[in-house]
Amino acid sequence: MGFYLSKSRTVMHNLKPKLGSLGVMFHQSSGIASFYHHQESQSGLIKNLGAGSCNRPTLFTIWRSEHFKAEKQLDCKQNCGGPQVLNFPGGNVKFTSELDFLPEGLEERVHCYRILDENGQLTSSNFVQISDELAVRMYTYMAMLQTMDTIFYEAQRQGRISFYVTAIGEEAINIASAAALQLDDPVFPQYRESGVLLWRGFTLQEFANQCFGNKNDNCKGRQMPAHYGSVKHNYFTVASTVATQVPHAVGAAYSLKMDRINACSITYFGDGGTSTGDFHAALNFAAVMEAPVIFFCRNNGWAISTPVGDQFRSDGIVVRGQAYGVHSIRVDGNDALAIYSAVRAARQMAITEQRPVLIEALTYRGGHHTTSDDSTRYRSAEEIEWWRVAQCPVSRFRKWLEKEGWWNSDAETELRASLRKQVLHAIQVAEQVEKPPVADIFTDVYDAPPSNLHEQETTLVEAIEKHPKEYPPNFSC
Ligand SMILES: Cc1ncc(C[n+]2csc(CCOP(=O)(O)OP(=O)(O)O)c2C)c(N)n1
Ligand SMILES: [Mg+2]
Repeated sequence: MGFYLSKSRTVMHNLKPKLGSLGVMFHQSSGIASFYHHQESQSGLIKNLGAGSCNRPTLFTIWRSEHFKAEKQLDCKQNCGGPQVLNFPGGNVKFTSELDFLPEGLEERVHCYRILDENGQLTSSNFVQISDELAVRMYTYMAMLQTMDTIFYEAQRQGRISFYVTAIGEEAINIASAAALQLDDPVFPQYRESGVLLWRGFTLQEFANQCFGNKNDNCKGRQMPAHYGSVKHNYFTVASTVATQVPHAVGAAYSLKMDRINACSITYFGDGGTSTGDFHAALNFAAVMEAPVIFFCRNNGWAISTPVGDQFRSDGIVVRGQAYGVHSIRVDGNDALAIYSAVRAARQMAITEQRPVLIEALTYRGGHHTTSDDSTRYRSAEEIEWWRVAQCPVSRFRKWLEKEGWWNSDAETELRASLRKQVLHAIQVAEQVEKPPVADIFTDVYDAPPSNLHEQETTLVEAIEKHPKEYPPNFSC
């Protein structure tokens, strides 16, 4: 902990001048941090903890002590603060005789950190430099995600798969954030972040197998298409019950903290996800427990057909972080360089300072919500077109690569042709592979399956035998 604290002060010192003007909201040291500092200087206790292996009971004792300290502060509020000041947990509060209500928001909306403008032109040098190799790799994966989405979407329209969800318009969010993380950082996705898994090495064939639910699908055909998950890639399985993954990420982060693992968890969610109770509980829990988690909100303007204006009246999501005592930043979600820098800084802060960070990326859901939706029923074609063309994150990044001399039209033609071939091949292969055995439906939950499951299995087998034409070919136990 002594390590975290000394690092914390250094990181804050370095980051403040860099990011302070960019809409990052820095907060005073929390009461818990000051208490640790106090304890550290008094007894060296925290230093000893940091040096040795994890000592859970002692750590819990420290947290309990903090609560006692808060209660003590409350007890002495009459005496300790003096007439003009209330010494309240978290810091002194000044008294005023003005009957002033806080306004509903800041006079000006929180600024949005951006490095690349729409023409792929650098607007500042205040970003984490990336090599030509990494930049080209990021662009290749953004193009791969675009190609996968386009072709898989068409495959659903052709009736070859039953469902699909694209990340169109959010390619920079997917790939640039993934590039700024490490494999050790567990990912808790919503459902529009397949690019993060792609970046981590899940192959096009594995994506196709999952969408076709064939016997090579690592989810054994039990999940809806596009509900990927992979232990190998530290990517928790998608659950489309909105925002349920957010508290899970906090729990995982807290576990990383307890085990002193040099990593943070990250959870992605949409603007709609922030309208759930889970989001608020998770943010508060992470702040209080100082969990190393990155909350990555993809504010894409819509929660299916509900625009953000009908969801909340706050200045987006970024201000909610501040309300919970969490460092927060607003980023241009269509600017890969800005996202990469913000996630790199957030990761460093989360790990070295052992605290949560919130990122709100402003973007636009370029496609329909899913293949079950027709977004032209509730938003104009012009609006969609403007975002898809003028704000496209992939072409913006490409323009920058070209200006740097790292990309050209020949490379582009070759890449696009190759990607199309690879995705089509993956689909053709996946389509030929038989479905997993029906018996798989009944395994992997119970060590000893209960009798009602056995009964259901018998009933299903009988139904298949009686009505074979009602089931796909090769669909047998
Ligand atoms: C708990 C819960 N409530 C409602 C739904 C229905 N639903 C599915 S997606 C969605 C919108 C989510 O919007 P957002 O979080 O902004 O993500 P986006 O689809 O825009 O990426 C809703 C309401 C759900 N799946 N789970
Ligand atoms: Mg949304």
